[in-house]
Amino acid sequence: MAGTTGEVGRSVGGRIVDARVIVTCPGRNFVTLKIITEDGVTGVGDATLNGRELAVAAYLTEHVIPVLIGRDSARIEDTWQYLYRGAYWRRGPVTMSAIAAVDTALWDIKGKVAGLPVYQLLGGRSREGVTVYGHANGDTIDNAMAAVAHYVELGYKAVRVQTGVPGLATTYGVSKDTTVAESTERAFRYSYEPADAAIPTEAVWSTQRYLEHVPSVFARARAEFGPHVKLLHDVHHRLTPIEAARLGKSLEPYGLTWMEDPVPADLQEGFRLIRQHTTTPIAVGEVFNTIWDARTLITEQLIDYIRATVVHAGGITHLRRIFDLAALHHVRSGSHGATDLSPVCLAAALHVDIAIPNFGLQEYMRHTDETDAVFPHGYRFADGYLHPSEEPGLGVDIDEVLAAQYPYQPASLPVNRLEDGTMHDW
Ligand code: EZ4
Ligand code: CO
Repeated sequence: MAGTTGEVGRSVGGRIVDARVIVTCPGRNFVTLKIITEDGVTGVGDATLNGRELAVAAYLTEHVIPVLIGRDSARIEDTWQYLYRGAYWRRGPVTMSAIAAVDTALWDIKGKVAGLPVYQLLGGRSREGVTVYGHANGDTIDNAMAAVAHYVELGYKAVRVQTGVPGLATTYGVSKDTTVAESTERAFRYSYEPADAAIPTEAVWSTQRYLEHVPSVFARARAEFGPHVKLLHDVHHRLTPIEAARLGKSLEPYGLTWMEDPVPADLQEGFRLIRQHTTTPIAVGEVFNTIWDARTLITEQLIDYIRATVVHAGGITHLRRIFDLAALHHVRSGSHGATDLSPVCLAAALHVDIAIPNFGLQEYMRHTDETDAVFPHGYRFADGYLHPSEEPGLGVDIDEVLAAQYPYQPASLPVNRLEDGTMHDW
């Protein structure tokens, strides 16, 4: 069939002759797609969907890999459209993570074929380094401040601050036994997300207690660390729009860089109400899969940072499309980068971050030593910035022999209930 496999125009990438899915758990579960061309060039893509890993692995193995074999690896855009339109069933985190993995691996191959790091193919550098933010967590304000101090000493320019809420036993993002070392070093798995939990742990949530507490955390942080460090806070989708508006207003004196995921974003129009009431900037998008999840938010300028990622939003090709739309509307990027996104995703994110005109911030939680060993990579941290690899392609790989030593372990994100037992957004 002319046009679909490279007969029109010479193939510069070679045909795809093999592809496989590698599932490994060097502390957390990661799903990786590896694509191999007839010229022996390999590319990798992250396909990890925390808590639903095997659904994406099966989607790739059963439905995607069979149609990839024989395709021209150089046709990144065409392959994206083929997988997106060809499925008929569009969008959704499983589908889009699978498409993302293919897309990311093909960009890796194209970079290697061209002999250039991927960011050069995206237009080259727009900045010297990628500003990242770290996670300062503490069960108490004192412990959270110690964690902030740790990041400031390491040179971080931006820190996300989360604390326990007095009266609540556990808060997602922090738990009673969260130590400074655990929250700032290479915590292999959040303590509230146990390794052997096929069934989610349950926590109790109180919006009232939370709203009373949070301003005191940032009052303290500003008093201790001064006006220049960028401070961020993640609400984890727990509030209604009017509650989020109140929180945003109460945080205005502390000049936050952003208030993240203030409300569940299923109803994009909900953000209008928050926007009318507060100048605290808003970031959202870590659970977004496509540009359609963000369209109203971006075009109506209801948010300031769009946090979509390479792995969950259709790969480098689609993420670039989202960020380009955002650029038209004064919205900057702020990509999700928790440790449940693999080093393959982080490597890819850095190539996008360094190239786009409207980069804002990149989330960065260090992976475990075991994870870093399974995914050898060339990106590096220095003085608050991450720098993408200068190797051709993404500059990251998977050591399949090592990966095989860490078999998959069932795991789940926790759920939240209100004090009377009602299920709540976490
Ligand atoms: O809850 O990555 O901003 N970061 C976050 C993360 C997410 C997890 C979900 O898998 O909110 O901690
Ligand atoms: Co978040």
